[in-house]
Amino acid sequence: MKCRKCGEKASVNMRQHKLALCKEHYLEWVPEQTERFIEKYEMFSHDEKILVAVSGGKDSLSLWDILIRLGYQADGLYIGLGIDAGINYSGESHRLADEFANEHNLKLHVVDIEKEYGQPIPVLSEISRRGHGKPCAVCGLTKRHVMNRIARDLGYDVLATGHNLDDEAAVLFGNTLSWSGDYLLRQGPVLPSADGLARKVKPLCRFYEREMTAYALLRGIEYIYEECPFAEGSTSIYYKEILNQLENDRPGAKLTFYLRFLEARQSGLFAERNDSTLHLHPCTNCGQPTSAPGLCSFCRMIEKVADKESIVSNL
Ligand code: Q46
Ligand code: ZN
Ligand code: ZN
Repeated sequence: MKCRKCGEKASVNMRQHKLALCKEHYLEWVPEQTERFIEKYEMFSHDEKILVAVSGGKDSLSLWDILIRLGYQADGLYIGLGIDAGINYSGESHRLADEFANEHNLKLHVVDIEKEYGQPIPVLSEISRRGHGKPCAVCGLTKRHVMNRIARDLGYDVLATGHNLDDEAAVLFGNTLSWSGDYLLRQGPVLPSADGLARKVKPLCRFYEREMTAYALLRGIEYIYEECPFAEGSTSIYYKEILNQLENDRPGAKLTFYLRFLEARQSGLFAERNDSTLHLHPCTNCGQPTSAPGLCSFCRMIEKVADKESIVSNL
């Protein structure tokens, strides 16, 4: 297989795009495409300050790398979840995020959940009894809360995450199976800012996961190979496997599924259900918007944990 641009031996063959490229041209193609998506979906401009949520994995580190190569002002945010699970998952991912920032002379904000909220994610999850024995519900809630808080408090215009096409197609598949109108309405490359909430963007949403792996490897980015141990057996991994089977038989199916959805959404297919975002109230504790008056779900969770801990310590 030869590179379409220079005729040298190709390093990456993308059947779904009928495109093969050598290392040099692949490493040019990825940022060029990203810039196209940023412009097409009006994600942000070169004057805006971007906060990249960095997990230490290939997608978020590659995203940070690409944005910097494109000349954007992008700082990182690492959230220490306190997940060890026998492989020092959080410790190792923090080390890699730090290393990347130091190597490229970039600013990385670090929020350690245990230091800020008294307990690491698995313990917060256990005490609050949310999420049927898995910490993912509490983890997702906490990450969303912290990302918003840091973006708002430190004056970032936009929050960027490294979700790739495989992630987005899996979420879309799940929401479509249950026809979750509100979720479908809100799923897209850009979630506009609302009162107290930063704009959220996903510049890598049109890249296949394997394209991002190829980018990270060819760029020599050191990232954590292991997935979070709690991801094992999750529904989203199951959906990804199903979509991979489909993609195997019909190259491009995953991308078509996602892009046709975006077109349908654009044409107003889900517009009538747009009422859930209208009635937001600021949380009485943290000020972030919430659907019911009073405390937001995150503050309620923390309050519950604090109550239980004080009961235990008073015994
Ligand atoms: S939610 Fe669950 Fe992830 Fe949090 S506990 Fe791990 S798998 S990191 S995306
Ligand atoms: Zn080439
Ligand atoms: Zn709150």
